[in-house]
Amino acid sequence: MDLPQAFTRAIVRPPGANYATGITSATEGVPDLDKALGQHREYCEALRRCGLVVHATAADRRYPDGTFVEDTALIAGNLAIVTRPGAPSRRGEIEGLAPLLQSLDLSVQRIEAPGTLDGGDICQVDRHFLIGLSHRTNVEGASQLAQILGRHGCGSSVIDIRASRSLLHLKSGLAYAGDRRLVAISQLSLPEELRDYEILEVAPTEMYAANCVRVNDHILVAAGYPQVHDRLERLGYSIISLDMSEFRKMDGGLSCLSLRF
Ligand code: CIR
Repeated sequence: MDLPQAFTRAIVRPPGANYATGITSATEGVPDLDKALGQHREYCEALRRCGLVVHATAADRRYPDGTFVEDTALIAGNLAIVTRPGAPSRRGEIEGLAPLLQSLDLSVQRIEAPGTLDGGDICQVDRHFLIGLSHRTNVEGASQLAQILGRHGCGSSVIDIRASRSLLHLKSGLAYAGDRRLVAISQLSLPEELRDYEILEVAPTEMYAANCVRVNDHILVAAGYPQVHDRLERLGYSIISLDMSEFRKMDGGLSCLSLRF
């Protein structure tokens, strides 16, 4: 698989009218739809600033969590793997995704039952993929993904996060910032394959900001987390800071709002 030097496109889905009825464990109150839509527009604008063409798909009332589009597929190079989301209420979100991905010239594969896999559990680190085993991604889903990636010349390792109550997905606590640097909370033990990578450890008080997203020459970081912000800035990253309050209320982070490729 040839991996691109730069992302050129992203798929997003704005929150729908019943966004607030999705799944959440957060205790930060009910999200304000207008505010969420505004934050989503700013997110799309940030992706455009990073040089991406943004393809917006329509919200669907049946799937209030559909705005967290990252969970429905993994795209790497010209390979797209349609997932099988772990939450039964989200499983139908993948309907219609394969034709859309095919129309964007991607070669589509699928995770099949009984496998379950959420895109939020997959962290791509150059040609190596970290796959979180979580309450959404099961052993069968992780192993199907590892096999598909292996057939395309990519390595993978599994990180079991099922015991961690604070992590919904692997990327709730981990991001690849590029330049052989990972942003990670301390509880995660990373595989031997990444021993030469630098780890920027995120303090427990700023855990939400571990879910940052490197997009070409910029890095998107949630607003309100000064330690993570300052550390990345000192390392020379060009930061785009985004208010994520209305997505945080539904357990969502920056990465889950788009598929970037
Ligand atoms: C869910 O529980 O599935 C959604 N409310 C949040 C999903 C967030 N996705 C992600 O972090 N990749």
